[in-house]
Amino acid sequence: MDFHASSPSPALAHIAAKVERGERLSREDGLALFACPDLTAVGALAHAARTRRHGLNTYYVLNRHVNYTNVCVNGCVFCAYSRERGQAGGFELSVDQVLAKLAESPVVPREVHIVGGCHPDLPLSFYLDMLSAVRAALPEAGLKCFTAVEIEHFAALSGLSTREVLSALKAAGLDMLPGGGAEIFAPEVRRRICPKKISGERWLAIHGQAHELGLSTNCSLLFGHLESEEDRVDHLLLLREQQDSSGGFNCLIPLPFQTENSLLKVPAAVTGVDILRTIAVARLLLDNIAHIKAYWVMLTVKLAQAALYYGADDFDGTVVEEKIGHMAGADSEQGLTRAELEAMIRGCGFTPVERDALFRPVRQEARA
Ligand code: V47
Ligand code: SF4
Repeated sequence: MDFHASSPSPALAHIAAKVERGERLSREDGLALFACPDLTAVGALAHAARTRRHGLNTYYVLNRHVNYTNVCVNGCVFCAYSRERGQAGGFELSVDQVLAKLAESPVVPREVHIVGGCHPDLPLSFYLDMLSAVRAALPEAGLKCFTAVEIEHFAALSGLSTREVLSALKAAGLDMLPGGGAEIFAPEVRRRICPKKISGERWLAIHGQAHELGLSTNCSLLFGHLESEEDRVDHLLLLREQQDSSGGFNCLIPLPFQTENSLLKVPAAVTGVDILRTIAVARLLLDNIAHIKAYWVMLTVKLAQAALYYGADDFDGTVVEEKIGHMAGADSEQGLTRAELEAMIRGCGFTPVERDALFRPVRQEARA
């Protein structure tokens, strides 16, 4: 690919006309956006789609991540976070320890993000107790907990269906599911990077069930490992199709693969240019998902700022403590303050908007 070609390809002119008319882009359009040498032109189209939806608003949230365990039966090849049962470095938090972490947050979190490995023997009652306790401690917070992969695991261990597990978790206080576990849907790549994980089809079906039960969810794309550009486009189109039928996705989180401490060896780490392009293509293809996250933890703050000009409109949040990306070498801060988030957003020409877990703006008078 010639990175320095000066004029947009004819394929882009055709896509630009569609974007202008607000028309849905095709698989071929997605591939052409990846192939187009003019990254800036691709970014400009994504920026047009982003500003049409959100103007210059850029969302952020006061949130707190808590990982309750890294013990996991799945052993995904790319994952630097998980440990086998009994292996050095494995941990399990009790409900009280989860509450203590939330209590020691520098701000009262408006969004609580709780995920963990697929632990071999924690019972469903542990997760229900944890949710009820967090709900009681933080009645105002949006509880965004457990990926579809964990939901399938809880169902297998409890003998309930995933729909029953979701209903029970919702009754205990769950508001939404995070976007993790989607990785890349292409079966052949999935078999190589996470052979024990649920299929892409199953991941989508569980999100569909959550949507039917009135739970919003996020979705994600893990890229920069063994997948092709076709696989990325197909992944985004499957998310778009699911959204057409069940409608509950709030936000896509594009996750560039962090290579350190991982058994998965890739020829070269993903470049900043590829990350910006992938975010832009996601914005352009996902005409029915409102938000694209510039997840500063995986992107670094500076690239996340640039991503706001390539289709992203959400800067995630304070986070406070992050393990999954940092154990894989993510070169970002552990947490940010509200003042830092606002300054970072403002500093590159956007308007910070504090949101809750469901992306509803927080009214000025309600700000802590
Ligand atoms: O599912 C694991 C990914 C995900 C690596 O919903 C890695 O608001 C890169 O989904 N390099 C979990 N990625 C994180 C996630 C998330 C994060 C922030 C917000 C939300 C949300 C969701 O992290 C996993 C996996 O795809 N992951 N290892 C790695 N080495
Ligand atoms: Fe377990 Fe999730 Fe890591 Fe896979 S990515 S090994 S499911 S913690």
